Amino acid sequence: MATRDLTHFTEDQTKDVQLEAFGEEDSKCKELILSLPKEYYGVPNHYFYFFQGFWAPPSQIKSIISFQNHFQAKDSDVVVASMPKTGTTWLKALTFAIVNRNRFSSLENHPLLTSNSHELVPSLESNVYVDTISQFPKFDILNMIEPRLFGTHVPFASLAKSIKESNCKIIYICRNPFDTYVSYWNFMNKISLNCYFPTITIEDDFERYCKGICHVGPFWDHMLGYLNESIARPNKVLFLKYENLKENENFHVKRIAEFLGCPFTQEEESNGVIEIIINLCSFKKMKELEANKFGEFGRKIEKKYLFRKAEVGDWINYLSPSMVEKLSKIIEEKFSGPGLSFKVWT
Ligand code: PAP
Repeated sequence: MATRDLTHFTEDQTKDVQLEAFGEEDSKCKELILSLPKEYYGVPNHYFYFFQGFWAPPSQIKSIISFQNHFQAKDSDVVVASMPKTGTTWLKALTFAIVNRNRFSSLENHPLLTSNSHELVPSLESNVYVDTISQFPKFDILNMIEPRLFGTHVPFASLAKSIKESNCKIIYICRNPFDTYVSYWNFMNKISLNCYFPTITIEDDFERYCKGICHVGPFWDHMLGYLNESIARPNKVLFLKYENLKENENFHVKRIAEFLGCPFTQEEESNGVIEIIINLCSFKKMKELEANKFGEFGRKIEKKYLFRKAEVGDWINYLSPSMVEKLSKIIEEKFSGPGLSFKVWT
């Protein structure tokens, strides 16, 4: 376990290490980022910048620009979209299992038993166009078997034009902001610990979250962007909630399959295919797999960090009454108009 030796931090707290690592070829992008509003996010010498209406670190902005400029969606593509910590790993696994159920009808060689779902469903900005401004993706998307499955945390408005304009499908998952925040804070602290950074205090970090300053935040704009699109184009965007999925997985797995144009047959239903998929993607099953217990899926991000408690209502163990009051007011203010409500207890 890493200890927190803070002696190696630079004295210059305004220095942004990610931006400093940009090469010659990134100079235009660097210039753009330097012109954007900037906020500290709890990790020494790391900053978020306000790009196209959302907050992101420099390396991600570079990747997102590349994704926006170069990604060509196919009509058959499926994009799993989400805010971080809202159930992405789970939804990627379910989507992969549903779409590929005929290719891997026997569980013996199922890829989900040997790979993390983020490896099977690559993120457009974190795997495909990661750390590049070039048109050439870092992931071999041309040879991917169709339908190609991708993930993204990018807000709807900032998706590549071809995703918005083609007939490809988007499945969005959101989660009650209380549990999302607690999951996010725990996750950030695990990465921070791995990098020998100091603890991110929940008091400061929560204030930032309520101001909308978190990865791809504000969370309300992110959720409303996809919600509005799902209302305007229900065949294009399926809007799911983590808590509802947990409450009635069978119903939602069927719903996802129907939405993707591959509904379960009567025969599949009576053969228990839905239950097999649910079990394969369950938190208990995924957390115990060697493929998810060991190894990293990004720099300093261990796969095991993706599996913590998976509970509804764990926020009660972290948030003070005044924090709950503050976040409740934000939720009321932002979501009561569009009628978005959340189950916050099991
Ligand atoms: P990501 O944005 O880094 O991909 P994401 O998968 O969206 O993370 O969220 C992680 C949360 O989903 C964790 O929640 P927790 O911190 O409250 O525990 C994680 O435990 C939970 N999770 C991971 N896999 C599953 C699963 N198979 N079923 C339900 N919840 C899951």
